[in-house]
Amino acid sequence: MSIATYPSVSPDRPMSDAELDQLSINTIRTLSIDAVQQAKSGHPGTPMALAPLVYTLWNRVMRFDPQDPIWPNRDRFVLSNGHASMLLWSVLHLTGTRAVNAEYERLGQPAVSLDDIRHFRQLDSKAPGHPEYHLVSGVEVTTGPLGQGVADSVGMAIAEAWLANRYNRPDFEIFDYNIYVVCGDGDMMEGVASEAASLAGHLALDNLCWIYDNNHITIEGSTHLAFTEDIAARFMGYGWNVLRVGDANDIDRIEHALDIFHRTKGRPTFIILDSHIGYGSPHRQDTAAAHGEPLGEDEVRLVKRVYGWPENAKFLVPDGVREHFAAGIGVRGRDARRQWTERFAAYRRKYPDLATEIDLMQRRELPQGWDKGLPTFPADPKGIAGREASGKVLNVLAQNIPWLLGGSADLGTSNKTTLTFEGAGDFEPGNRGGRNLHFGIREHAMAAAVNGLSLSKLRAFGATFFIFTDYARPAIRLSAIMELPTIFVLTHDAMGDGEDGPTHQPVEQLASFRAEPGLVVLRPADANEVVEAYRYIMQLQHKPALLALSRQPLPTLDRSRYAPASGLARGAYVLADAPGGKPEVILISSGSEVSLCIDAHEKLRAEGIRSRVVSMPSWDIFEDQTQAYRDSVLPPEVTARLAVEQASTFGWERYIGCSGRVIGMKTFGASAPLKELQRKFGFEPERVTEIAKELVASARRDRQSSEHGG
Ligand SMILES: Cc1ncc(C[n+]2csc(CCOP(=O)(O)OP(=O)(O)O)c2C)c(N)n1
Ligand SMILES: [Mg+2]
Repeated sequence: MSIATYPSVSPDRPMSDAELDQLSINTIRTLSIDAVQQAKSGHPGTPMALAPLVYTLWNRVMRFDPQDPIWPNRDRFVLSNGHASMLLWSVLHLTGTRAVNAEYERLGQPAVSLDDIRHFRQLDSKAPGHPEYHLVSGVEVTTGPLGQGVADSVGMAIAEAWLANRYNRPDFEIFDYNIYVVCGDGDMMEGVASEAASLAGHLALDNLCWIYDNNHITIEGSTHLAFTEDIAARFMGYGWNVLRVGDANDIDRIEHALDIFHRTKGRPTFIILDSHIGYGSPHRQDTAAAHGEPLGEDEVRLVKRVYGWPENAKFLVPDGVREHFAAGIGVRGRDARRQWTERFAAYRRKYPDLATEIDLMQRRELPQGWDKGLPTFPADPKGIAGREASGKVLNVLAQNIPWLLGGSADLGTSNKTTLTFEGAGDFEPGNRGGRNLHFGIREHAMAAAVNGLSLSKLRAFGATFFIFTDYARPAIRLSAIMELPTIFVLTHDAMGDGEDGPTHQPVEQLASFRAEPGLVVLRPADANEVVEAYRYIMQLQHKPALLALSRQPLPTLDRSRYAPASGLARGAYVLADAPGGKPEVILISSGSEVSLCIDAHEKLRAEGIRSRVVSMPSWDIFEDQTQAYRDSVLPPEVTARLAVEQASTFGWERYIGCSGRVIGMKTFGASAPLKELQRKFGFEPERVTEIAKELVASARRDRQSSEHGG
């Protein structure tokens, strides 16, 4: 196939379709080359190689209407090798994809303008370094950390299967879209891809197609350095249909392979696409240099010569290219969306309730009565474990919100996240309606898949032990970057599983997640705070939540004596106070240590010491309150402050100040029954009262000396 294809457009001889195909492909290539060159940063080689693939997918295959990039039944495109973002910016630009705002309103302006591409990787450009969901319309998922996109796509495929099962009716195919994923060697090497592919094969997700850019190149050089496995055998082992296209420039073969994908039932499809990174570059093709450096002005001219392109033209979109996309994806997408819209209108007449559900879901809203029947737990000194309360609440919510679903990484029985009500069921190849997902022991893929479900507008949760978030962290971080309302239910939040020892006792996890922007971390103190935590979380539309729950029973606090649990919605609240609201010392705490502070508070009171207990389930929510509220909870003049938390002490300085103290963890814990650990590490009322008294004494001394001094 020739690639010398910049024919001068002549009114006498209109270009053939084949010429227009090639012209469009080379436009993607040269836009990518020019943008990287202009930015002096980025990745030109992969867009040069994969332009034919992306062109074929978008202009010949995908059902996507550039006029409405959030149409619910659109095919999804995931660029898992996010460093090749110029592929996406080029194609979003050339298809004339329109922007949508955060209120889901369609705006007239382009999602990515030519000017954005000229400002690739610059501040405020809609062509940033990597695909960013939320920032650029038409981006289905944020990618960049290799492996995340492919793993997210499995959640997206689960979501489509679930949606089709719930909402399709005879003669009403409301959901029948596919998920197309482009990925590279890096994606295939990352462990999360293996977890995700294994799960997708097991679940027989035949709406999912990964196209693997087999170019034998990564940053350090040839894949022979570190990656020589038989990848076809690997994916066959996972139960995928494995296809190969031996020439990434052969768009008919690519289309044929995609056609086989469409006809493949009962398993996902993996297409190995042999390509040449930096295709057409005389000195860079097939080298690692094509991966991450601009080609350089001289090489750019040489490549353009090879492409038959005007050598000095920059950011050129030849006449006929936009029109060619308009006639391809533009017409196909518009017709598909029109037909769907008509179908959905008829569906709405016949199934108004189901249509309303779809409407609500698309806007991330909740159905009426979503919180009806939420329990109130009576005061009980023996109490109930955080995870138990969570299980009860989840089961109520999931019955009120039909599209709330999720599961655990094989710890459902411990996490108490299993949905047990009549008809909840398991999501399996033979039961696409199941509400319980079984992720297997694949925490990372689970968290990514939950993001994928969330991207598909389902309300999804994933669960494991708090400590194993270390195996899921990259995906949790991305949920915050993407502003997705995913829910992470994490039990065994401290030393509650004492005998399991240091490997199972979270220490730095709380502090590290509190440090993540946009992620709402909650550690409720008792069963009623668990209820309030879910009430808060369910109303989040653009933030993920991480719920840290106890394994062991926590006393259910007597709310007629102490403040109501609804205070949780402000992040921290005065749970128990000194007479007249004038404390000498403040005990600040979260989760299982709150009742410990209450015990200490009662002891201090008996000794005539005025203490206040602040339950602080969420730093993040508290930080969002007004200064006046925060000062009312933690009055600046009360400097005698003690924080008590079975976690790293890191960060508590911000609430206890210079003269405060913390009872927390400075080691990884130990293996022993919980009671002994509490004694060893000082989580006992006696220790709390002792330090509180020291703080009060030193504050009194300070006051006296300043009075004398003054
Ligand atoms: C988790 C993660 N590790 C490392 C990187 C840095 N990185 C970006 S691209 C790349 C090489 C990827 O190779 P490949 O997927 O083959 O892409 P190609 O160069 O072929 O386009 C690496 C290591 C990353 N983005 N994500
Ligand atoms: Mg590669």
